[in-house]
Amino acid sequence: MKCRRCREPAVIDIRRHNAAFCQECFQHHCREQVRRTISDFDMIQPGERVLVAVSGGKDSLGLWHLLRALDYDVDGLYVGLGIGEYSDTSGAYARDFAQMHGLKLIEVDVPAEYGFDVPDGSRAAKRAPCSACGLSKRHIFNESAMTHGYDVLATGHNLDDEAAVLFGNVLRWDTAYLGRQHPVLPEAPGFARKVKPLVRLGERELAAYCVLTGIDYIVEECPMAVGNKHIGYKEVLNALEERSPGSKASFVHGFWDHAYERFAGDVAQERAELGACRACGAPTPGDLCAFCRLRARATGTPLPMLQDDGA
Ligand code: Q46
Ligand code: ZN
Repeated sequence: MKCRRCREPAVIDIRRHNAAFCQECFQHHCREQVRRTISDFDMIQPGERVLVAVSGGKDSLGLWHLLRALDYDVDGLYVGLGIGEYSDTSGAYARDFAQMHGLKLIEVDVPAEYGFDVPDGSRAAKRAPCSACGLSKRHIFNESAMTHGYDVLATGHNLDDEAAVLFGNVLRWDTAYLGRQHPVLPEAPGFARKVKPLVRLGERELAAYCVLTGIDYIVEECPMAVGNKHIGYKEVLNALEERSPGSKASFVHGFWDHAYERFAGDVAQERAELGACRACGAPTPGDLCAFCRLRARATGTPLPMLQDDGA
């Protein structure tokens, strides 16, 4: 097996590209995929400040490394979710990476700052853990990007993640989610721009990138992911990819090329109609945002007190 670019012995093959690469050319390939994604979707303009949400896993640390390699001005954000030992370990990986590369890491600890953790929040709100967790992360990511004056918030969603989410949204024909599933969500009042620069790279490529560049990442999965539907969707899609390489990429990128616009229509309109949360000021269609309602339930705090402490 020879490298497609330089004809030296290859260390990895990527079936959907019908290509193999040596170590150096593989890193170049990953950078090129990210560079092209950023440029094709107009994700980041020259001089903009980027905040990358890091979990300590391969995708987010790989993304941070790739964005630095492409010379972006990018700091990290780690949100401690209070998921026992998993959070302690994942935070340590994020901190070690930042320290080793001399990069700035902003940290938000949910139990310390908001008085609850993800397991509590999930129980109190009777929501699946990943639903309570996802809601909290979206809120804190956006709030942190806005508070610290970043232009763009980048997340490490890769091709496999996007394919699994799209598969779920299509199975349920959840048109509201389909209208929001895009590699770029533009900025709007109260919202930072959100971008996903890894949507052309698969999970296996990210793991290989981290190993080949010496990035140490948390390998264990989050213990609360058990029962998460996306794990099942990924298994189905992996079986399909095995039989016809390239299926995931054509499913996801074909959606953006040919179908996304049909669902996207009213997102801008919906956002324009949002008011401000009475407790925290975040954009919301109601009186209080979903995060403040979750927090009130999880901490047993009456809503007026939540407003008094200005959180
Ligand atoms: S951290 Fe949170 Fe994930 Fe754990 S509880 Fe689910 S969403 S699985 S990326
Ligand atoms: Zn709020």
